[in-house]
Amino acid sequence: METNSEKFAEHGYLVVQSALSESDLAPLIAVVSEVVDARATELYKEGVISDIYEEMPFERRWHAVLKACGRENEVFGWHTLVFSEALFNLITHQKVLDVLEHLIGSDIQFNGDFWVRPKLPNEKLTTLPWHQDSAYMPDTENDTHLTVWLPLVDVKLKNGPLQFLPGSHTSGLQTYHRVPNETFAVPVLPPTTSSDTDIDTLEMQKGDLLVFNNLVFHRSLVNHSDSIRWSTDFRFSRTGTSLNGLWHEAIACPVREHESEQCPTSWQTWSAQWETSSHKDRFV
Ligand SMILES: O=C(O)CCC(=O)C(=O)O
Repeated sequence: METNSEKFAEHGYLVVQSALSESDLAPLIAVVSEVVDARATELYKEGVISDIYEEMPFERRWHAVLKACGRENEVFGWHTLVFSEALFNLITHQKVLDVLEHLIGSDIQFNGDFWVRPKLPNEKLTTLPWHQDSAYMPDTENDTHLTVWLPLVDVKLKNGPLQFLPGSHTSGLQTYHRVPNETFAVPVLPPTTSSDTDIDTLEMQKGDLLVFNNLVFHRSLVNHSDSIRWSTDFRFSRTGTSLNGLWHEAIACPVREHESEQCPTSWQTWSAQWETSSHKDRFV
């Protein structure tokens, strides 16, 4: 039987079912819920909305708040807003790093790139075309950079799953260009699929872990449900891999070390790194 690392090498991505528990994800979900609560309270105090939708569940509240004030998501993902110890604990979680260790060895750095994505119903902004992550991370295509993607709610066909083209990482980085009305650059020659069976649609349960490399083609479908498809993602590479001045390099740090078999960075160190860099002022 194929091992996880063989599957990953062949397909360019891997889903590990039930990698994390509810309690592993709960602290980050609490941080996101606090951001939503703070924003709703602010809008209420400004008189923009007349209800803060306090009783609404996590997967509906942010959408209800935005709908009530006739607004939409302004950004595809939250970064600075969710910077927290809970986020750090998930990025450096032993269960997450154990999966990565099987794929890239036991000297691992976190690249500094993290997002929490509120994918709203029928939203174009978070519906992403076929792409390879290296298209948006200049000069990374010759190294391995891994994205860990974690659903914070169950993901079904209806609420906007990710789709992958298995094995598409083996042809290298394609050429990308900007086209009108697309937030993200798109491949000049979109990947060809001879049939729908070439495409793998990833329905995932909360607690599953997806890891994919920087060259595999994937896209994010429209959320046709009436609730938010929340997810979070972080990027890693082997310690010492050049980040070539990527925008998040200032908050990159080692997270697993072969010698000590431990996480060499603490929350205190990472938050000090964040505070002293100008990085924190750059994003929402
Ligand atoms: O979370 C999503 O919907 C899209 C994620 C994605 O395409 C990426 O991280 O490259």
